[in-house]
Amino acid sequence: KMEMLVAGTAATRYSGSKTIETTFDTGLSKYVLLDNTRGNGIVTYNCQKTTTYQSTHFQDNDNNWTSAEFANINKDNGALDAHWGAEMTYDFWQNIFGRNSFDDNGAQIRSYVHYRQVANQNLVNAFWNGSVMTYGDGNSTVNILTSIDVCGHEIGHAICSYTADLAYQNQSGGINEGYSDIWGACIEHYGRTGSLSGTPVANVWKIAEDLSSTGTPFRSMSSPRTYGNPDTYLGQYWTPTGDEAGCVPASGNDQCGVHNNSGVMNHWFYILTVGKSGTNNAPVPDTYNVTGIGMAKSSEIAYLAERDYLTPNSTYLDVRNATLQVAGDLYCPNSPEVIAVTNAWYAVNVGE
Ligand code: ASN
Ligand code: ZN
Repeated sequence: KMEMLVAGTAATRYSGSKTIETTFDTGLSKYVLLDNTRGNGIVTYNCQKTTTYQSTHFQDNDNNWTSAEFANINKDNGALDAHWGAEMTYDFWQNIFGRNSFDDNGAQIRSYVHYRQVANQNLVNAFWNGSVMTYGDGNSTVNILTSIDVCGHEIGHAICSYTADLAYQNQSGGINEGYSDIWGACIEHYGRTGSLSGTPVANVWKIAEDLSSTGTPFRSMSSPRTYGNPDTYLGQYWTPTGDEAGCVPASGNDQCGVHNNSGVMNHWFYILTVGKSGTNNAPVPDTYNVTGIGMAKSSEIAYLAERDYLTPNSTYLDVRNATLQVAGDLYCPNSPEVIAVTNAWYAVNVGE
């Protein structure tokens, strides 16, 4: 069948009016959410509240995807966020780090919206299933889970699979989750501003705040303890893991706290980016004073460590060593960047 690539206009649910790339499907005689301008494509499908990954297209007559058409009871406008979010995620990896999709080989990014795991019940989650993106419709407190930081977070799991492949349990699982939150924040800032420079945009350190009518996030990178997550290794709210305390990973304990202990990684990245001084919450508290190096530098240090040094069973101490190695290679020993990396880890009680 014939296809034409075109730019459409989308009234997204969470990010206002955005230009998206679509395709005119001559078989359907409709525009569909297929972007063939990026890698091997970005496509967003409609599961129609079924429990199957069906490849049904969202469709539009005139390529102006308006709120009158899509902000209906089905929350279809959330699909426009998933499509735009995948495009911004692709652009972040390509334009900032020269990485061509999650596999660095142009892999098609497929998003499945309105998916259900259980019949007749909305899914209140989003996840990378090892091959594709999956988005549930949410409920009255957590709306359809397609905000840009969630898109960046979930595709971040795919990046991890193709790089460090951090095992999803114990400390390595918390680091895996932390990396996904870091990419979600960076992609939120990149999607809103088109670059990584400048003051981080409002709410960038909150995860999934757009899904809540009151702005309540799942987690905070600037203040993890506000939501019951640790900001310090082994400190308040830390889940003892199998790496240091014999925890046995299970679904009931979130694989030994992967969505909890990520707070340490998140807070390290926050401090490295914008700087902070104070007294930490380590078992033996100490003071710290870090001058931030900005998101362009902090994200490059984090990414190169994930790509080139970390392995499936890496611990927080390994991440410290890897990021110091990267910073030393990129800058100099005793450079402001190396000092900031060192002191940001010290602030979260990792290393000296
Ligand atoms: N949304 C969750 C995440 O990406 C799904 C999960 O628990 N795997 O971490
Ligand atoms: Zn995750």
